[in-house]
Amino acid sequence: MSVHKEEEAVIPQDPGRRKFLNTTAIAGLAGAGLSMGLAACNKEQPAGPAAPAVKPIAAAAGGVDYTKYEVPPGQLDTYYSFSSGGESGEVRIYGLPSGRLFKRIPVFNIDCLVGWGITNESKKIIGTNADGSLKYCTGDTHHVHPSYTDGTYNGKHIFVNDKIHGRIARIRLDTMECDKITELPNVQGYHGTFPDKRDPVDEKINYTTRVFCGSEFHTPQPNDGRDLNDPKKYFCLFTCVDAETMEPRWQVKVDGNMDLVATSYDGKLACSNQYNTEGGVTYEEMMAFERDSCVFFDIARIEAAVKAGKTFHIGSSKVPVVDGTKAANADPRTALTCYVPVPKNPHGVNVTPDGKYYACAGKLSPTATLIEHDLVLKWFDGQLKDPRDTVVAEPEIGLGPLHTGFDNRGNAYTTLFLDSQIVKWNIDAAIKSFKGDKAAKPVLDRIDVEYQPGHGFTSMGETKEADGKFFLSDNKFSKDRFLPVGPLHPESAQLIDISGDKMKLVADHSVYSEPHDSIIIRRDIIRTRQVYDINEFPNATKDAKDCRVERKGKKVTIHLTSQAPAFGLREWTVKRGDEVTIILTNLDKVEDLTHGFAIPKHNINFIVNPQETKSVTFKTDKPGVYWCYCTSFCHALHLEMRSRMLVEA
Ligand code: K7E
Ligand code: CUA
Ligand code: CA
Repeated sequence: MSVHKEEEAVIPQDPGRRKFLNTTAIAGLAGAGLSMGLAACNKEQPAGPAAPAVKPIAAAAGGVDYTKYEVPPGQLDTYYSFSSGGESGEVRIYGLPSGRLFKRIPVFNIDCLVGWGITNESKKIIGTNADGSLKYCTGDTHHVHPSYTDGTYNGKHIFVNDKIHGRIARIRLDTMECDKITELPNVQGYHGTFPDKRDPVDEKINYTTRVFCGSEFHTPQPNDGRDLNDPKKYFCLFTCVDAETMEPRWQVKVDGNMDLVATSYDGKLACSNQYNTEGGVTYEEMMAFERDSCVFFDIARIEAAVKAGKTFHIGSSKVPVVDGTKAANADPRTALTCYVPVPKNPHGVNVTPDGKYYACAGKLSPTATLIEHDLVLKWFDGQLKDPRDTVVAEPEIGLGPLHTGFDNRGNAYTTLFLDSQIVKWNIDAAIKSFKGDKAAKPVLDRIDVEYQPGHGFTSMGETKEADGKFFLSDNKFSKDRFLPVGPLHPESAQLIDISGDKMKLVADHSVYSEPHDSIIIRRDIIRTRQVYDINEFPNATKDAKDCRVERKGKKVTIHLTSQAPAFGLREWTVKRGDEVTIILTNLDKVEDLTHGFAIPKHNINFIVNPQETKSVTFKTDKPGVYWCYCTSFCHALHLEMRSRMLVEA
């Protein structure tokens, strides 16, 4: 393949290490019976000695002035980066270009620091069983996407998926805390997600009102034990969730398994790339076809069909479902869906900042497929026969393409998992080359990353305000890039300066396992609050004098305040077998003055931020004295900030 000719690496690499990685990855695929001629693409590289422990910085840098990208003490970063935490179930906030970790936002996981999954308020958001225990305490976050106004981020919300249990969560960007979690009906393996960017019908609604959710695992519907081993009856659902209420609005029955989701800038289309149009249940079966699809959804038509009642229901779910299968949508002029064939088992679909194209990465094919938005609309209009006619380019870019980011100069940057590179390619050149122009050369540059990138993203690249400054490569392996910390390595996020013709690697950031997706947002878009409004909490105790113990039978409520360096009650007495609820209001108004509250032997541990109220409920079954203490260093007398809970036998 011509695209794999030797090119001078921008950053000199130790050849021994790179060879080891490429051959391992390829051997892995080949071992699975998928050699696909990959061996021919294995770069011939001389075996080298093991990497020297320390390289002279200037030599390794190829002349890059790293100090340009440093954020000196006291200075602030230019961008926020919101990153999913994979199987940790959380979301993280980093600063860029520094790579500083600012915060971990618990979402589907339990977090001792803030008491997520411990306080009554957070349990209610996560969801509980009848006995008050958490319904789920695990999660797998892959895709984070903020809400939009007029094609760019409005700083209101971020939406994130839970692949394990089919849930969508919303995070408020003013407090950077999760405020809503919804379980999608009849969905397994909810993977791709993307908010819409405006309303397809009402021009005045130029902001996010819906979030689209693809599902990856097809199951019998309803999945209640019938048709267990009749895969022909399995199918997936594409779900639309109301961004405000977070309730599912409607679902679409589709052929194939959905991976990523993307939305158009005009609100008319959402799409999802699909890798198992075969409907297989083993991975060999999922690889049978030469082509899978990128399926497009006509939002206005689907909503009209829902309104007209052309729907059915699955099991006990009340959410209306429309039929988006190929068989039911043969006539383009009435079709709800359009299945555009793309090379087998694609991974990732991303929209160019000008809204004109969708780039589907090939994964098992060394190509990216460029689909033109206007041509998809033409297909829905009956002006194009073959959905494949919406494809305007399919450049060969390298091995294992997964995800694509864009700059503001018409270039795309795609992660190559197997080649362990980022490839920069030009969209216009790719279109010309597809039309037969031999002089057009789509691939402009490549840069090695350490190692095997998954997602990659450009600064503001998923908005019309893409600024073409940085690309962040979230890599799946870090091997020898950081001090060893035992068998579980950190992942590496590498920052690449894309402002010039050549990409420049400017920083290695270690990231806690396992980020899939990140979003790089200009800092001026985010407006946070530093102190809560005490009036937001109906159960707040607004004055320390109002602290009290209320008993109703075996139920005891402690109304408590914190104000450095003391709690509003120095002690309280309860009885064995009581159900105790502690409602704690932090009366401190000073920014950054957080108090913690822990009770030994009772599994209680949470914090209250300035002017915030939180509550916990627990059973007292162990008579004795328990020192409830402040866990967050708040004052010179922080250690003295404690109260006694006396539990009578
Ligand atoms: Cu976005 Cu990792 Cu879920 Cu690609 S997926 S890497
Ligand atoms: Cu309050 Cu430490
Ligand atoms: Ca397939």
